[in-house]
Amino acid sequence: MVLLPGILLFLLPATYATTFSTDRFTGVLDSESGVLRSLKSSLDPSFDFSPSDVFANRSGNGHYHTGDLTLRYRVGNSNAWIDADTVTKRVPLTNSTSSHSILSSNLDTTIGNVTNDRLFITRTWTDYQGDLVLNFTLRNGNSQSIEIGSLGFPIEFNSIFTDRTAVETREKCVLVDPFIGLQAGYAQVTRLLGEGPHLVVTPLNLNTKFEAWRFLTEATDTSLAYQSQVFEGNYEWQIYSKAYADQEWEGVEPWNPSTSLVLSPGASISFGLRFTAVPNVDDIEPTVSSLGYPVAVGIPGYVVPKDLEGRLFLNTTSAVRAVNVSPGTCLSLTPLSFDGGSWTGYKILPNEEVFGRCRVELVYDTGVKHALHYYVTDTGPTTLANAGHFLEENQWFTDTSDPFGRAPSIITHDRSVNGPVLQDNRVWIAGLSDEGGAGSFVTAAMKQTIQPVASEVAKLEQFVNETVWSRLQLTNGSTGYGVRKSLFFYDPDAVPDYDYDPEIYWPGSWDKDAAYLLDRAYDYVHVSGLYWGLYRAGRIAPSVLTLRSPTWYLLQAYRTVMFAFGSQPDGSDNTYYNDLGLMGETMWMYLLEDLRAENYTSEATTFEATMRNRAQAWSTQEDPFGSEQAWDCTGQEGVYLWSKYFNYTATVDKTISSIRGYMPTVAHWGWNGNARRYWDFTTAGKLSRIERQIHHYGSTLNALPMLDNYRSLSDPTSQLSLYDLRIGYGGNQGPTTNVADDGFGSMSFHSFPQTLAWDDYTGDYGPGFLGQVLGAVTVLLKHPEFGWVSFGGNLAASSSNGNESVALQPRDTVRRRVYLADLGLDIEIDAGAIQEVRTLYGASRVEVDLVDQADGSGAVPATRAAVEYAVTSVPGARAVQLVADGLTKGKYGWEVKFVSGKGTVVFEW
Ligand SMILES: *[C@@H]1O[C@H](CO)[C@@H](O)[C@H](O)[C@H]1NC(C)=O
Ligand SMILES: *[C@@H]1O[C@H](CO)[C@@H](O)[C@H](O)[C@H]1NC(C)=O
Ligand SMILES: *[C@@H]1O[C@H](CO)[C@@H](O)[C@H](O)[C@H]1NC(C)=O
Ligand SMILES: *[C@@H]1O[C@H](CO)[C@@H](O)[C@H](O)[C@H]1NC(C)=O
Ligand SMILES: *[C@@H]1O[C@H](CO)[C@@H](O)[C@H](O)[C@H]1NC(C)=O
Ligand SMILES: *[C@@H]1O[C@H](CO)[C@@H](O)[C@H](O)[C@H]1NC(C)=O
Ligand SMILES: *[C@@H]1O[C@H](CO)[C@@H](O)[C@H](O)[C@H]1NC(C)=O
Ligand SMILES: CC(=O)N[C@H]1CO[C@H](CO)[C@@H](O)[C@@H]1O
Repeated sequence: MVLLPGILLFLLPATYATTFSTDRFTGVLDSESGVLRSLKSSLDPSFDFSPSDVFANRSGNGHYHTGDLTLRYRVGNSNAWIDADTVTKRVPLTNSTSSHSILSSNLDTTIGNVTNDRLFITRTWTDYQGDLVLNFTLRNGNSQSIEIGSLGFPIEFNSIFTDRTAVETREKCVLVDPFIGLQAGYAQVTRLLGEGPHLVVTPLNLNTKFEAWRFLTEATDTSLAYQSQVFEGNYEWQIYSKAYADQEWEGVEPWNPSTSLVLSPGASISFGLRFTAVPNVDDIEPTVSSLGYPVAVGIPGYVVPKDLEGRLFLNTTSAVRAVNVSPGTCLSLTPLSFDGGSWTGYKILPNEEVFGRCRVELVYDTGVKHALHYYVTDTGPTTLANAGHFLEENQWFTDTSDPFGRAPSIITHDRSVNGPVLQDNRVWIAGLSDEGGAGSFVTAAMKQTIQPVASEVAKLEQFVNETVWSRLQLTNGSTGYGVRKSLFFYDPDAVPDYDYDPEIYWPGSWDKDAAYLLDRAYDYVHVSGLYWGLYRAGRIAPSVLTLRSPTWYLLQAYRTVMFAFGSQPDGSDNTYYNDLGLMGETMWMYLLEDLRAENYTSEATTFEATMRNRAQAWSTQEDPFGSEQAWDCTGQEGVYLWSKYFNYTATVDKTISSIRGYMPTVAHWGWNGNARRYWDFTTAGKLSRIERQIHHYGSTLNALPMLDNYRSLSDPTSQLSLYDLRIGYGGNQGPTTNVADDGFGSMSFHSFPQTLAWDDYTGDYGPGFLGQVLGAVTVLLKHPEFGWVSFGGNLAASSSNGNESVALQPRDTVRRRVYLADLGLDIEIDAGAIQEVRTLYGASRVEVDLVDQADGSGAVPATRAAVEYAVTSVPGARAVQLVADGLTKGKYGWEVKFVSGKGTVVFEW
């Protein structure tokens, strides 16, 4: 084999490296290019934030690293932007070190175009107060002004999973997420383990604003599979972005207005980043504060339904000089008077006329601009009602001449053509299975558990009777209850008269045999969820079922699940992946409880034993979070669920920690609580590419464990507990934004700045919707600094004779669960809605007002509701008990009968 000159670079000895140490870091810079190769914090010197072990594999031209620079500029009156970067054509740099710097390099020779234009750039790595600082200075040596239309700092840390085992990935890798918040912006680098140390990257000075976050395409092939499932790729922190907004991003509303800088002849300016290690995820924000930047804490987050009064708290010693909101007055901010030390607070009210993105820019007296990114949605119940209506009206597919037997069904919708997706080379999307094709019927079924609507239920029953229980699912013999991987397939021989779209690239698509396999365990969640949804609809609104009884659906759900864990007469397993946590299986916990409630005792016992085996196995695994992918965040939901149920506490804790590693909280509706997802546009989206997804199903599904665990914490107002609540609540609310104002539910939002739009496919929104409704809750707590606050509700607190009372009105989508954290009281009902909860400390009493349907739901009103509750031991816990007077004990628990649409439940201590 001949070694090409470029490959020689891979063989550079380690001596071509500059090592450094500061009070808090040790690290390595590449001496030739001056980029960061290794960065270790003194908090854990064995852990490297950088992918130093594969640096040699990607050290050549075209690979981005931390320390690189990209820019676009133009000179004088020229219109054309000129590109320059330190990456395309690397040359060894002349450099110097001094007592003030670790490494200082003149970039002129490596940055192409700039020298001719007399734009001079230096880069200095410095030890600054024990932290690492990256500092660039640009000097205009030209006689004309130079406009900088883009300036970007590539950020590379070890998000390279390629060729690593699951355990290595978990131990060694990190994820980077941005807060695109101008001068108060920062990036966080969190370990997949969820345990620290983690890293925060903050602006070095006021010049360094965080305007945009741009994905860096790498043209050069490497063995590391850049921009793939195992290596998402790197992004850059952009200080200016006008040159992109004018060209590649034209027509897109950016997160922040795009700006440029005009550098006069002779002028120079510096920009830079500071790298600071933090011990735990909940230290990220306090660290950003202590470095002098304002930090925002939105409650419940940055998604505001129209009937919710939100809260915004700012930790800052500077005064807010101006608040600019756009578009229009999409939100109003009213200062709160409260005594919260370094905190100031605002009441947030959405404008009734607005829907969608809403940007808030705070300008401080220091000159710092702080951009927050909100999203205004419809009220929760209206969002669910709209989603149900859209599915019924626009996704009901009735062409019974379809040779694949897909009619009637609730089928995937393509927004761009306002029609069904009947052909796609990812056949499942058009084939009613896999997440990408089952998603829409999962949404439709889960919606009926909250708001049963007779016409919607009728279509689902018809879908079951004519399409599912005959074709999507087999009905008898040893394969009875087996679920096909797709009803659609690419097999011209099998359907000779069918017109496959010649524009679609078909090679590799499943043929009939492949599509008809029954072996993907994930698909059993969707079909069991369909049945369970119909069971619940019939249980709470008996009139809506016309074809079958509720318990018929319940048993169908049960048998569908059991098939996934069963085997054939020859001993072969029915499915793959059933040993992993499966998306949406939290619904199975309800199914188990419902089997018991309906007196299917032996079925419940079998079911429980099956789940116990899985939990037991997970408890022995170092990394029990597997999936079909090399790394994933889909297993945690199921692993948490059954580990908690069967008391595998260490696995529970490990799972919660793991979720903290990939679910950030930042003042942006898109990233707040947004569990890392980046490849499912390729399996279920219309615009198929590897790209950080905004509010894919990971958000709500990972919120399930976070919110459930929160309700069992004995210290619900500690910094870490509140952190967990914030990521959980952000994750639960996130996928309400996927539902457009007409009810179309998109699979996820494209975060690349050239797109910033919802995907046109409904795709795999279903599991996201499932997590949304199963996780929906309103939480009340007394915050150590902010006083009484609610995640998801409106509250009024008052005090008389030293006795407090708090009235809470849930504003979440479902309104059937309330957690009163100071009492440790978790209340849930199975029908109707909670209208108000009054906690009366003087009377030692909690009064819960129920209504037979939430405002705006349009559903069949409930006639009764069963109440369940649990009490966690928290500081100041009281022996809270349900007052059973006036209630009846039914098979689902204590039941309230609605009289004139209303009912009340009382707790006392
Ligand atoms: C990195 O390069 C080395 C040397 O060429 C090679 O042995 C190794 O397999 C590469 N690593 C990966 C992950 O491709
Ligand atoms: C110089 O700028 C031009 C125009 O933007 C670009 O095509 C070219 O790649 C740049 N060259 C280098 C070495 O960056
Ligand atoms: C960054 O570089 C500029 C120009 O040399 C200098 O004035 C500034 O102090 C540096 N900042 C830090 C934190 O080193
Ligand atoms: C608030 O900011 C101060 C610094 O001004 C910091 O010490 C403190 O930890 C911050 N609190 C939180 C909860 O972030
Ligand atoms: C289900 O549909 C079939 C036609 O496919 C019909 O004959 C049958 O009566 C339906 N079952 C019920 C319970 O309505
Ligand atoms: C539950 O089923 C058992 C037998 O399977 C029966 O003895 C019992 O009466 C049933 N209970 C109810 C409440 O239906
Ligand atoms: C788990 O522990 C709790 C509390 O100790 C107990 O009530 C429950 O029965 C246990 N669950 C199982 C499945 O063992
Ligand atoms: C290209 C070049 O001169 N690189 C030098 C940079 O400085 C280090 C010492 O810090 C030398 O080892 C490199 O050779």
